[in-house]
Amino acid sequence: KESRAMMFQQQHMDPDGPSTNSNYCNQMMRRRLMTEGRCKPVNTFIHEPLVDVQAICLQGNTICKNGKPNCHKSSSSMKITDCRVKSSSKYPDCDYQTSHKERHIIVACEGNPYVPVHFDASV
Ligand code: PAX
Repeated sequence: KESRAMMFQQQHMDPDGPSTNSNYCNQMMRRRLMTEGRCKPVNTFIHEPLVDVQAICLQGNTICKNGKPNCHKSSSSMKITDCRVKSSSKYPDCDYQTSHKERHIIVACEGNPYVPVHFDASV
C-alpha cells in the first residue's frame, strides 16, 4: 500500500501545471487514478513546488473539518485547480469542471517527517 504522503502527492501535486486546457481535469483525474471504481467528486491540484507545499505543515495551525487538530493553512496564496464532477457526468465517463484559482490552502499533516496527507479546503 502506498503511503499517505505519496498518495497526497499523486492526488494533489502538479507543480509544473496547469496546461492551458479546459480538459485539464478530465485528463488529470484519469491520469492520477481518481476515476477508478467511481469518479472522485472533488479534487484540488496544487501548482507550486513540493517544498513549498510541505512547508505548510510548519505554518498556521488550525482545526480540520473533521475536528482533528492537525491542519495547517498556507501563509501565502497558492496557484490551484479545483476539479468538480459535473452533475451530468456518468461513471465510467467521468466529466469534470476545471477551475483555476489562487487561494490559501489548508492541509492535514502527519508523521515524522511531518508532511501533508490530506487536502482539507481552500480559503
Ligand atoms: P482523504 O482520504 O480525505 O485523506 P484527500 O485529501 O485526497 O483524501 P486513509 O488511510 O486513507 O484513511 N488524514 C486526515 N483526513 C482528514 N482530516 C484529517 N485531519 C486527517 N489527518 C489524516 C487522505 C488521508 O489523510 C488522512 C485520512 O484518514 C486519509 O488516510 O474531502 C474528501 C476528499 O476531497 C478532497 C479532499 C479529500 O481527498 P472532504 O470530504 O474531507 O471534504 N478535496 C476536498 C479536495 O481535493 N479539494 C477540496 O476543495 C475539497 C473540499
